[in-house]
Amino acid sequence: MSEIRHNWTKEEILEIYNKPMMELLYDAATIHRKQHDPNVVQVSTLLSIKTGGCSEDCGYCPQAARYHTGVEGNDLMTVNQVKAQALRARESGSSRVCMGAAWRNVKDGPEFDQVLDMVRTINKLDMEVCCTLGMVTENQAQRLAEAGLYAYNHNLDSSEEYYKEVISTRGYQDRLDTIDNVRKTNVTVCSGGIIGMGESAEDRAGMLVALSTLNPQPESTPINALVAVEGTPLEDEKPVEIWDMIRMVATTRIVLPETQVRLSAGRTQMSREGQAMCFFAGANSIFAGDKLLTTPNPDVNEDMKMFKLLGLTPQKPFTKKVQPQTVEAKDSQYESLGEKPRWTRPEHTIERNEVKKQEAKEVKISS
Ligand code: SAM
Ligand code: DTB
Ligand code: SF4
Repeated sequence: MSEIRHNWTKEEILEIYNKPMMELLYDAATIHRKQHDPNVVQVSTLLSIKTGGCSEDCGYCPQAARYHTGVEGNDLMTVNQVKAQALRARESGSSRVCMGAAWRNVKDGPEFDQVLDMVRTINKLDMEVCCTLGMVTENQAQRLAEAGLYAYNHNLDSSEEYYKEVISTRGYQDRLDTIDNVRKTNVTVCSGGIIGMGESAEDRAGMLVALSTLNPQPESTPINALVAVEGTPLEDEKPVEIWDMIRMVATTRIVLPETQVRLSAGRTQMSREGQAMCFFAGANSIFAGDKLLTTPNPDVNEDMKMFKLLGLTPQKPFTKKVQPQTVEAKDSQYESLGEKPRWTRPEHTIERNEVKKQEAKEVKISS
């Protein structure tokens, strides 16, 4: 077993990230093989259960209400709609459904109760259920756990320093607090980030310091390449070089040896050969389905052809951890507390976010 370290320094991680490519690949693949079956890749399907209209100003996100991105806001999906989509995902080889909501945080009430029902329903289909609903309190995380949630996704997204250049409406500590709240339950933690937002290699290393310091480390870590969406403050960022993606995946594998490292947003820009290098470097999970939340993703059939070509097999559900038990709503031990979130809000503005917000207002007035 490789040693799990929670004391990586930024300098050590940068040194790994900048190693000659062949050495980096060899080191990462060696660790990967010790901890995981290199021919098994977990397949997760994303489902946007509540799209658009979000109050946050995340500079990368097409769902932030303040930017003009053409994303139509939708109401929360029904439990039946979600069940139908989950069944389709299971048929096409997914072992996990990840439900995303364009919320700043979870609010106690009928909509959250409906999400809890979705969690119960998918867990009963014997699939791993993941949610990404923004910030949660400990009580809300406990209620999700009781419903049968397998994982909660909450990304750190970048280094603490660069986070301030991307989002002004919440702070890094808010993200860490939610991860802490999830950790107090039986739900596994899924946390990673985005590359290609204009951050430096030091920032990428800084994010990995923050993730590796978590104890226990996250059970899964998505590595997203920015999808630069028109109308967002990051619309002009250049596409991530495949070599950067490979380096990031390999470095993540080395500092988070047991974690499932997920190739997330940005796969439409990656060749099969590029993705194969990422799998060799330690990626062992993907988001499948022709859509991520609002942007395109490779066709499922193409992904399955790639799996066949590379001799990869989709991971079975509950391979890493037993299936959680679902407690019915009527038997719940936790009451809804009607909590008002108390999250920090740093008093700063980000120039490029303000510019895009202003431009969106002008589009609205002129149309
Ligand atoms: N609202 C919740 C939150 O912010 O935690 C959940 C949904 S949010 C869309 C989930 C994650 O998607 C973000 O943390 C970010 O890592 C990723 N994401 C969003 N827009 C992206 C983009 N344009 N390119 C790459 N990743 C993106
Ligand atoms: C994650 O790290 N990436 C996924 C999932 N977790 C929720 C979301 C990617 C979103 C990409 C932009 C979009 O489709 O809106
Ligand atoms: Fe809202 Fe999440 Fe998008 Fe930020 S990333 S704007 S919190 S949906």
